[in-house]
Amino acid sequence: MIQSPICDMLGIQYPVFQGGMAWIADAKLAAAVSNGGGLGIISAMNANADWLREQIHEAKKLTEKPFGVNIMLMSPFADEVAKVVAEEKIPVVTTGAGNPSKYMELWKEAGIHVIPVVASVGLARMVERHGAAAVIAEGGESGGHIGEAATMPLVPQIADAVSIPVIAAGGIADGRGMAAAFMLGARGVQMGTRFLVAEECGVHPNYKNKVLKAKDIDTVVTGRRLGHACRGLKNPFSREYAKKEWDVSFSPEELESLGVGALRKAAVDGNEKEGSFLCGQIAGLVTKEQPAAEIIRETCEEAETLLKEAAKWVK
Ligand code: TUI
Repeated sequence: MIQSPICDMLGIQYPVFQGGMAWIADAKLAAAVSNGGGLGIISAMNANADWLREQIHEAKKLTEKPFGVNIMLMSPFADEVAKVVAEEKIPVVTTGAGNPSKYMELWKEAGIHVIPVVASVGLARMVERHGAAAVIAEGGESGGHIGEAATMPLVPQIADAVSIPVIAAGGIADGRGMAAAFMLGARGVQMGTRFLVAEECGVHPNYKNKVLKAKDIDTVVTGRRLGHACRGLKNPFSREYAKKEWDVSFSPEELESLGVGALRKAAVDGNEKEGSFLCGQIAGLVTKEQPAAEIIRETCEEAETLLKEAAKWVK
């Protein structure tokens, strides 16, 4: 059994979080992950308060275990969904794509464990000062919105800089990644790409198939010119975006409008040409659909074996 302060803090069996994937991470997936002993997370993405409240109520029907909500701070509805999680007394809130400091007092007063996703030592230190319970150090190998640093250099630097537990994310999809993350100073992991192909994940089957077929160099980063780099699978949408991005005849506004609705087109419609199939670099390792509980158990058992056996490398 892997020992982690994250399990004691949150009352979960395995220190495995499911990433808050926009348009993908709903009540059904979150409940399956939580029932499997990890921490399931509902993505509030760009949805409004009513949608999130419904999803929270649905998840409460499907599981008695703790689950979390991820708040995407660039969402136009961030203020209203921030109030919903406090009213619903969600045990864990993770945040992404920004600095959550202005909401942290409200959430802490509601008894919420606030666990921001950070991509730098500076933000990790800042959220610790504001009372974060832990941080998720997410490297640029991740799918979706990413920062500059990769997981390998980011995790130990953040682990040295803060006293709260660190959860590693970005490029982790099995027990080897989990064991390595613990060696870097992490006390838990978050996985997105691997849970995207969980049986209980309701993303469009075309999306799952593209992830299952993806190889090591099948992702690309777009959006750097607009200041929000995003990693996703190479396809007609991302190739066209990548080409136009550095063509000065396209204004930032035109580029911005190119991306509107593309996540929905991928996750809901399965539109292989016009959709934005956000996905991490580890997709090449993700080759089969499995129940969420099996993903968690398999990953943790593999990590345990590797961590136990690690002594064999030392004389
Ligand atoms: O948030 C994510 N992944 C996402 S959000 C998303 S929706 C979206 N669509 C288009 C453009 C932008 C977002 C798709 N995937 N992951 C968590 C994450 N947060 N990764 C990196 C960060 C991050 C980066 C910089 C967090 C904070 C930060 O610092 C901001 C600051 O103000 O200091």
